[in-house]
Amino acid sequence: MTELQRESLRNVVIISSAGAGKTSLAEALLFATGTVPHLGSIAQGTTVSDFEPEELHRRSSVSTSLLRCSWNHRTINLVDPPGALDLLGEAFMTLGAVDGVVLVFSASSGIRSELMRVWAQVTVLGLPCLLFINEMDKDGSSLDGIAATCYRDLGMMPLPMSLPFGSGAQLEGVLDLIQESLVTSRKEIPTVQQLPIPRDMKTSVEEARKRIQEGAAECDDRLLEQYLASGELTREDVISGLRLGVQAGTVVPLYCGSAIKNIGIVPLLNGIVDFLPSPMDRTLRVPLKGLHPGRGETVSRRAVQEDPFSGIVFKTLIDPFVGRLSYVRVLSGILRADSTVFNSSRSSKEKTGHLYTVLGKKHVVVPLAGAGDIVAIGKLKETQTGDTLCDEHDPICYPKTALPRPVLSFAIEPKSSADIEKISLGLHKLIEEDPTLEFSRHADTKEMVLSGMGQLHIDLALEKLRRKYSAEVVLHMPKIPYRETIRATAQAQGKYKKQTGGHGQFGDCWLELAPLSRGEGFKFENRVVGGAIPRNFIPAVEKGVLDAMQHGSLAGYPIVDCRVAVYDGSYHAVDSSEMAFKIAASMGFKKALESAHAILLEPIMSVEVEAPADHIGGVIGDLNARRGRILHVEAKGQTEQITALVPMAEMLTYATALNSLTAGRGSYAMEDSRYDEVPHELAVRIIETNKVSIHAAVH
Ligand SMILES: Nc1nc2c(ncn2[C@@H]2O[C@H](COP(=O)(O)OP(=O)(O)OP(=O)(O)O)[C@@H](O)[C@H]2O)c(=O)[nH]1
Ligand SMILES: [Mg+2]
Repeated sequence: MTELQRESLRNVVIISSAGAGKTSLAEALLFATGTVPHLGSIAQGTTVSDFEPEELHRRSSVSTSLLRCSWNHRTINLVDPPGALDLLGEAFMTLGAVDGVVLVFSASSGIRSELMRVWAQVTVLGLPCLLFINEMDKDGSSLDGIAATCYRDLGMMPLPMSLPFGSGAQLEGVLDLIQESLVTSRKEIPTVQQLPIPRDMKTSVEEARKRIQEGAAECDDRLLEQYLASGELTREDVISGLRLGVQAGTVVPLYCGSAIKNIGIVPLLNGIVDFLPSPMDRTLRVPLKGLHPGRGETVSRRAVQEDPFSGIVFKTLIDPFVGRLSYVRVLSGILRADSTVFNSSRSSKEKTGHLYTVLGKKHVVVPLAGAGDIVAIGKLKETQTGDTLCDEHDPICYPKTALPRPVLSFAIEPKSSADIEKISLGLHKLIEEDPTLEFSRHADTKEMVLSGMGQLHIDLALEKLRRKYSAEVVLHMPKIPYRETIRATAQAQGKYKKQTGGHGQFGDCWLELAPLSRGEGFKFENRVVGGAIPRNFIPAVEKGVLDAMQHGSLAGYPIVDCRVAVYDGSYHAVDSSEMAFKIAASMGFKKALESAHAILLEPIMSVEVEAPADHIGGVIGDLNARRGRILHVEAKGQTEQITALVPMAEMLTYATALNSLTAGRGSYAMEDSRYDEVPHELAVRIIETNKVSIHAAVH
């Protein structure tokens, strides 16, 4: 690959709040570059990017798509992730695979929390950004107030590069402030018309152009001197100055238009090519850092062909018929088809099958991919999303992207016994495609639990399970893994004696139960002296106690945080056995439990909620109503972050509640924190319900 080719790549992800027009914009970019002959639409389900059945009937993206087009002799790899909060993990994963971002706002709706979360990560990674204000064809849309919103919510001051010409349904084109022309276009033809700036727009264009000149001059001392001396910069100087500013993160060029009308797309394409960095630009400034898997030391790579091969897998697609496809960003060196690579995240070798460039669902076989490029590899066996692939003789392992954790769980049951195996197999494949989905069997409740980022995420998983793996499940609320413990110390004797025909059974032990602190679990002590119980039977006593602890006396939940001591007993030389002592210990434990003041414990979640400041009162009130304890509230720009402890039983449907409380602008994360006592009234109800279900199960 020549120097020129490497310079000519742009890897760009489009990000926005859900439904702001990413996929429509991607389609318009493909159309304007002549990659596709017609401008597809979301309404008709004809975009290149959204092709999965789940996307077509929802009319919104559910999976990241990869697209490729060319503009001004540059190749642009476009990544179009879904915008929905539940599918945020997809956007997170793509950020490590690109060198720049096109951030899309719709002129009519604001910035929602899902975008703020992705934006925070964009800022951490220092990815240069262009802004596209979409939906300028809608009545009432304008650029007024956009700059203020950007400053308030995203901490950036965008610099307009284009202005709308006409408004609402009469939007005809944009004024391109770099080319100093009016650019009109139609959705039926990809080419644009360049016209002189209309006379009545000259003053506002001149003002905006001045701001661009000043902006460019401020990015480079040489240009600043020139600008101060002559009051004017050439177009080439403006572009080179802004390029420096964009790549340093000090300038965010703003474009506007309408994706579905193919308006304002060409200036944006010029911006992508002129201002966003090539892979080499980025890594020559700051080389990529990773760890040598053997030696543990930091090693670095640049996006040049001379460095050893390395790359990261940012998306995995599994098709039951076609097999596995891994999207990889080649970070350094060259990746060849049908070669052996080393997966340093799993310490295993992988054979690469074919390599493909990707345009939605279309794949074109290529023999190799050079540093900086994005391709799909066919048929890798073990490699998962997030893994590093590299040259086995010069290995490197890149840090993994931290993904959002699931917040919503459901118990799942097979619809029929024929589905059992298909469910487990299918879900494991779905998790390989989407690492933010979790599937486990709960140790306490024995239920199969599927956890995701929200209702949409779970629904999608089940739809795919049905379509791809023909497995059907029924969902219900997961059982709460309550536990029981004791408040008081108690003692009791467990004696098991049976005389049946030949030799009998005899076990006898005295046990003392005492409460332990929360989280201490179980402790067992042998305080028997003088051989009242022979040593070899003590493990059987412990086992009997452990068996009895599986089912508490209140509602049958496991008992925790309890110390049990065996301190006396007796035995029979012939009739005593391990079995007899085990039974005796179980009996003794149950008897002591009766006077140990048993109580019910419930799991408590540590919850972090982010919500817009104007909704915070409602969110806090709701958390209080869920028996939550607010620990901390902190302002973060226009949002507030609440840290609280809330019982798991109250959080089962929180995803839906928070959505409606914050008009979809809130988000939350939670994790297991500890067990606390269930308030008395509630405990009585839970115990009653359990008695009913135990009774029902018996009859
Ligand atoms: N009027 C108008 N509607 C638009 C424009 N761009 C997109 N839309 C509509 O907005 C809706 C969402 O557009 P998408 O392109 O799917 O948005 P997205 O950001 O990809 O959505 P997700 O992938 O679900 O996050 C669709 O109905 C589009 O037709 C636009 O420029 N003008
Ligand atoms: Mg989309």
